[in-house]
Amino acid sequence: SKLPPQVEYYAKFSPSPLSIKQFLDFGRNNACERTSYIFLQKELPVRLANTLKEVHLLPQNLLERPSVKLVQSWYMQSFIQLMEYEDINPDEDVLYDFLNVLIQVRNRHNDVVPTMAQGVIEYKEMYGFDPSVSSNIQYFLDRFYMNRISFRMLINQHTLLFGEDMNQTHPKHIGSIDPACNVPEVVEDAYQTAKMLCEQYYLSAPELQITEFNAKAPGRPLQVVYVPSHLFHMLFELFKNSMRATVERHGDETEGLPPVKTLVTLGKEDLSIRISDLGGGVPMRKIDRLFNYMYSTAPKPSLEPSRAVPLAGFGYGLPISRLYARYFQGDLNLFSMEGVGTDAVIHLKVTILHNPVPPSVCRLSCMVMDNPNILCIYVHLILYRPFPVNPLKDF
Ligand code: W6P
Repeated sequence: SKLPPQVEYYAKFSPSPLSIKQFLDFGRNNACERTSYIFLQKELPVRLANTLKEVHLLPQNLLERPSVKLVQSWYMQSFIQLMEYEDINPDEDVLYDFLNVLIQVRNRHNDVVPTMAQGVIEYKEMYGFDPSVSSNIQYFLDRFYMNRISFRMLINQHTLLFGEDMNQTHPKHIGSIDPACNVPEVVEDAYQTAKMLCEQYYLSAPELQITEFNAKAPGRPLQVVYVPSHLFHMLFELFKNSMRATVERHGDETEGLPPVKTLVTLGKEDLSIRISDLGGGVPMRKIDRLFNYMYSTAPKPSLEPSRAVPLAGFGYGLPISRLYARYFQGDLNLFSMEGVGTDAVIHLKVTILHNPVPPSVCRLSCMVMDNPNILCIYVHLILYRPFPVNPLKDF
């Protein structure tokens, strides 16, 4: 089968990735819906076409799976729907329709992750686990899901900035971005949510212990420019894993469960979060599997207790959480000490705002065009210093 010429045409363009600073600059400097429209009506088809091209390169056996065909058809439908706006001059009505099309596109793609997973499960059941196929699928799905995260980010920013509900609950947010995202608050929130699930299935859950260290501005709150929903997604996934390991390791002991310890630190460049559990750890040999799409969608090994435990693991939670971290140039890593416990570490890049705009002005600036008084300048540090190898050494 061949791809339509329009897809081939749009696939020749490279997607234009945006930094969190660019999202913020656009959203804060009196964001213009027409500008956003003109960018998206080209950018979204370019991204869909590039993704369709890559899907096309999957092994034939996988392409034949009905679930993969379904996902392909969603991408095709969305591409065709957006083609309606090619070179259309955006008057009010066009802008209104376009925004609603974006919402339709977003909804159409809601179930892409479990649907692709179904295709991978079927492939595995039919052809078995082949390491070279697994590594190709890993490469493909990392790119595919990263593309999906960024695609949804673009749609969310447009619909939140220009849609009906002007984000009444979070007036300080710029679309989905919180310019002062309080990380310990999100940690607490994600912990509480995971704790409820954990107690539902195990009737107990380890306590949370948070330690904060602001090395950049001692005593100040640990804030960062970030998408709180992305951070919540990562933390929730890590807490589920830590809790499950802790309860399964210590659940039958009388002394009670060892707490899950979380350290949040802020330096000049990095905000780091370390979540430490004493859940018995994972041998080094098995760590990569936790991030492997094909491995983690495998039917459960027969040695595993057969009771259904919906809490943590055996899904796409970890690899996709790592993509969320990498999306804005951070990372997510696991360091385990077999027999004892696991440290999960999230690194996020710090975006420095030189001229933070008060929230009230910020909302006004969305409506005032070309007001030089509301011009902000941000500098984004692109220097990257890996976490020190020797944790005892001073920063
Ligand atoms: C474990 C396995 C794991 C994965 C991710 C995060 C924490 C943990 N703890 O034992």
